[in-house]
Amino acid sequence: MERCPKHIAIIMDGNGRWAKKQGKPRTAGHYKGSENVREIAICANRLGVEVLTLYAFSTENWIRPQEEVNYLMKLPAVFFERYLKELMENNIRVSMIGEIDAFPLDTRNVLLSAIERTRNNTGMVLNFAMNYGSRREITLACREIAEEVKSGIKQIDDINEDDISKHLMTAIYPDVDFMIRTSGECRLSNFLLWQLAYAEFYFTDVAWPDFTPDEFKKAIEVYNNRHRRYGGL
Ligand code: V0D
Repeated sequence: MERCPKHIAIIMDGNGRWAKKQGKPRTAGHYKGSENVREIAICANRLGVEVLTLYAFSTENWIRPQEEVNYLMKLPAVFFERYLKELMENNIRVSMIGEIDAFPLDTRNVLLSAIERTRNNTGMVLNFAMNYGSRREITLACREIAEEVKSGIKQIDDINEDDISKHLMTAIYPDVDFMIRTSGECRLSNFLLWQLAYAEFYFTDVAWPDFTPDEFKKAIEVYNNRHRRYGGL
């Protein structure tokens, strides 16, 4: 593959529907979805992706049934129990955006320890969006910039686009090149609104648990074909 998008973002949709189709509880779909996170992360790292941002839990997910939310809160621990060793072997660094303070303390500790233990890895950044909402993120950025103005370290007329980017939770990462959403919906659902300004979008009907590394490579090929076309102009 001649060109690989540096920053890929994925809305991992369709886990519940995938489970229902097989007569299983929605939680079974989430579990299968978390196994697929491993597959796609290892594949993306091999392809040379620099940052893979995965929408794992949105600010709107709290309204799901209590037992489903409880199950989701346990997934990071299950995930790391099974895959931390492999993430280390693959030199993958775990990162997070979103307001994880809202999560139960034990979940938060698992997240922080995964970040800590993979901190010195130099391969792909596996960035989980957790309790993340883009409008909320932009609102918080506005507040921080307003504070800078209030304290006199910044002039209103000097606020520029780069200042806003630097106050977002993705400040240290490049803008997203390629956004994938699985399972049929063609919406952004409050995901990385600012960061997706120049991204290519890819929507597929395939549900997240069925979105194999082959499907992922197919998507990147579509990205590359679109870029070949621009290049020819
Ligand atoms: C459920 C499909 C991995 C989307 C993937 C708490 C919905 C499986 C993680 C995970 C979730 C998150 C952070 C981390 C390690 C693993 C995860 C959630 C949901 C929300 F540091 N899968 N996964 N987290 N699902």
